[in-house]
Amino acid sequence: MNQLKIIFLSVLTLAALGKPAIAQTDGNPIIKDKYTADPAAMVYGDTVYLYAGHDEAPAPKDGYMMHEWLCYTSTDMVNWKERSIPLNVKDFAWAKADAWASQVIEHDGKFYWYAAVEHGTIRGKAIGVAVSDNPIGPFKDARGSALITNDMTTASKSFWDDIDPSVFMDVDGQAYLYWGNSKCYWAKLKKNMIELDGEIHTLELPNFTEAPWIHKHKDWYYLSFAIQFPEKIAYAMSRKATGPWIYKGILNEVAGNSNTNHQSIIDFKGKSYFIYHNGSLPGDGGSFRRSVCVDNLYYNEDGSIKRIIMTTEGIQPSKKL
Ligand code: FUB
Repeated sequence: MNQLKIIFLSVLTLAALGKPAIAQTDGNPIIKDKYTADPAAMVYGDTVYLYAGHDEAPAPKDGYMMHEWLCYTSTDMVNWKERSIPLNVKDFAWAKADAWASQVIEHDGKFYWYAAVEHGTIRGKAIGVAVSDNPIGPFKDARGSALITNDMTTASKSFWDDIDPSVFMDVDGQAYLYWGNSKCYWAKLKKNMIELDGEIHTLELPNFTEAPWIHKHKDWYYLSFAIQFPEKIAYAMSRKATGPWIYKGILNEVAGNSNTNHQSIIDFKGKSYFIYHNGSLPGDGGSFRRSVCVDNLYYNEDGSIKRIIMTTEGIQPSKKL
């Protein structure tokens, strides 16, 4: 019996005994009973909401099989509680497959979930928006149509360049959407959060592959993204969400056990975290059965970020401030 099966049976036993389904993790990966990918963390109140795709491809199948997104919550970054499945590809009636990378943001008491899927009638990947009054859902399609479709972006000839949305709310209340594969795109969002406001811009970033993630720390804006393939994570810095961006180099090395590494960066209770996936779950883990991990992220005095050290031990619980 492999480790995943043992952990899965333990979780079932605990559930049968009426204990809460809290995954007391022992280092990385933090979720051990399911394969999870493309983490996107949101800090809301004293809780971190971790949204992830669900890698469902049975071994030894190569290729993504992803139908739904998962949600976990934690108040210390170490103990994670699984919530009921808040969103499925089927919740977007116009989509046909592929619950790929996504991100959730709060605005005016509502939670907006930007998610990449395969469009049902317009060839290629697309980005939809779901909305809820509660960060753990249930979420419903906010538009009834895709926000971004492949025919809206022409800088890349790829049919999967419209993936990996990252959403950011600036201090002046202007929201931005970044996304892309092979090309990095960005656009402003209208106040309603479900329409673009103006044109789609293309960013030139060295060796850009995918997975843009925009965040702010102190006075700097950061754009991290996957480069090359197998992927490393690199980053750029700017004084504004709209750039210009200064390329700063590699942030995280190749994981080695997964072609992709998809990162999310947050500050929580006075510490900074790098949340990513690799293929390290013993048993059938790998590029199509990935697992979310968390390690510390440290800034230098000048705002640049120290190279991430991926660990199996993971992090210490964050404490109340
Ligand atoms: O999970 C499917 C795709 O793999 C994501 O969209 C990419 O970022 C990569 O992680």
